[in-house]
Amino acid sequence: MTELPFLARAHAHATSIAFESGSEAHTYQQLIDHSAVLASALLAGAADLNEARVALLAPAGPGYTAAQWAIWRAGGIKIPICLSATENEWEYALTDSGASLLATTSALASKIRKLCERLGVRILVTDDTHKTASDAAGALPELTPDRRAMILYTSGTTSRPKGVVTTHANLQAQVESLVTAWHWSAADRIPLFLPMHHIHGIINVTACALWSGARVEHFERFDLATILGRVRARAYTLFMAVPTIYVKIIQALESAAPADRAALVAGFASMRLMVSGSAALPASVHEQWTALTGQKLLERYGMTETGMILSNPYTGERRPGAVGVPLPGVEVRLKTESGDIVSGEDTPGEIQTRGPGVFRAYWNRPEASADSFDEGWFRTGDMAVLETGYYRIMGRLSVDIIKSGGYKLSALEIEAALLEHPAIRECAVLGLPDDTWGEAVSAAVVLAENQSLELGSVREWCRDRLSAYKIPQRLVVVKELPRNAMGKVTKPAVRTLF
Ligand code: MLC
Ligand code: AMP
Repeated sequence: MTELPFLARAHAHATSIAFESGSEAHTYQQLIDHSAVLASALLAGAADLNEARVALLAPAGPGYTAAQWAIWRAGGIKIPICLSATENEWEYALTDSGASLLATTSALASKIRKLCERLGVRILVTDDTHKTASDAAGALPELTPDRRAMILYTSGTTSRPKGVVTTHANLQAQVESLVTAWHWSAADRIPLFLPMHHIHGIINVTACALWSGARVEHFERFDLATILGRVRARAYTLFMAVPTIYVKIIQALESAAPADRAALVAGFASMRLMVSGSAALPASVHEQWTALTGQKLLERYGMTETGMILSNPYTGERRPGAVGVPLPGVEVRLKTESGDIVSGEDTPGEIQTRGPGVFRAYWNRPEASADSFDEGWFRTGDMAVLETGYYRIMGRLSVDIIKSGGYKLSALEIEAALLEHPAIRECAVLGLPDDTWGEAVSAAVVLAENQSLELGSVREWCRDRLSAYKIPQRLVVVKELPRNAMGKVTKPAVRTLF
């Protein structure tokens, strides 16, 4: 029987450790066995899930990966959902994707059970199943890489997030490109502390590691002190994080006692590669990091729809403020606002890309899918310029997209939540520059008559409606919002109100 490539790779490393945490370790073979048991449980007697959507709500680690592999081995499409989302965000992901099944842990099942019952979604509790090979009942379907594998929800220029559909072949192309470019090997050890509903954690860290036979040390969340302790112990060869995390580590290094700082710096300096991405890494942070640790961060640029696109080189100049050149298998072109393809350097244009890693379509949104391609090239919505051989990101075409802490947020979704507040008549949300978070979610509001409002109560209001990282950090109350001649709110002018 032919196997999907991710599984064949796991078999090749069967006896190696895939995940570790404290004194617990799980081999690749254990993941394979557990996923077979879970796949049979998902199938519940059917021959093939035939691309049924299966939501996955689980913390990073062997349980998450066994469930992911189970969904794939049973022929389903995996929809990872955010652990810290609000119930209405979960409901949106489940209903928009048409999920009929949800795999989760016993600890999390109690939080989502009521919702699943209401929506008619069957729950599979992953840690209830036995984990021995002998329990794996029944044959699993034969699958080909053109099967759809995953739907990731990503915010954009629409109020609610869109589901990005990728096939096994897309994911494989994304992984192989990075494994080649960044010289992954079975000797690598990497910490995983990023959320498991976005590609940075799913593809760049976990899938590349497991493709290579490497070892992942998983954490439920990013806990600075714990991670630094492991760096001090020289536990890793590789490190991947968003710029906010590097900023937080720099702050910790600067305030550490000299001996502690020296041990941490030695830990970072011993790694073979440290990567930053998901948001712009300010050149000043890049330079500060080198000055502190001697390590030159490798900055790369990518997107949920495409996987990684541009990267500074593994060997060669890693230029602060630049994102390098196209990764293996990825084609890039710049297109100017007037529709010309840029042919030389120094002329800015929108980044467009194509290649085997690019997603199939947005789930159930044929119009948005068609609009996002230009003659077969995916339109990223990011502007860049080529300067002495390297691309530099200049910003986004849409002011309604915010990047905060590496999360992509839709200003429109946050505005919709604010407009439900009885005291708010109008509002405009945007991202303002912030040294730690990259951008801070900021709201300008016009109040209804005789109302008053403070940031604290706005944040409280949002807590039931939006994930924590979408909640406004700054608030300004104004008499009216600035508008252009057509009556449309002008966000660049809103910026000046703060
Ligand atoms: C959290 N807080 C924020 C915030 N997020 N404040 C301002 N802006 C934000 N964005 C606040 C919380 O409300 C809380 O406040 C305090 O910070 C601590 O919250 P936390 O959740 O514990 O924060 P922390 O764990 O420190 O989170 C920081 C982080 C996290 C950087 C670890 O944001 C993160 O994991 N980001 C990565 C996201 C990611 O993986 N993106 C990749 C997308 S894929 P209080 O008052 O309660 O203490 C992609 C493609 C590509 O982009 O190219 O990779
Ligand atoms: P997401 O939709 O969450 O996958 O986020 C993708 C977006 O993150 C891109 O379109 C960029 O706007 C941004 N991004 C990712 N990496 C970088 C980077 N290195 N520099 C600037 N922006 C980045």
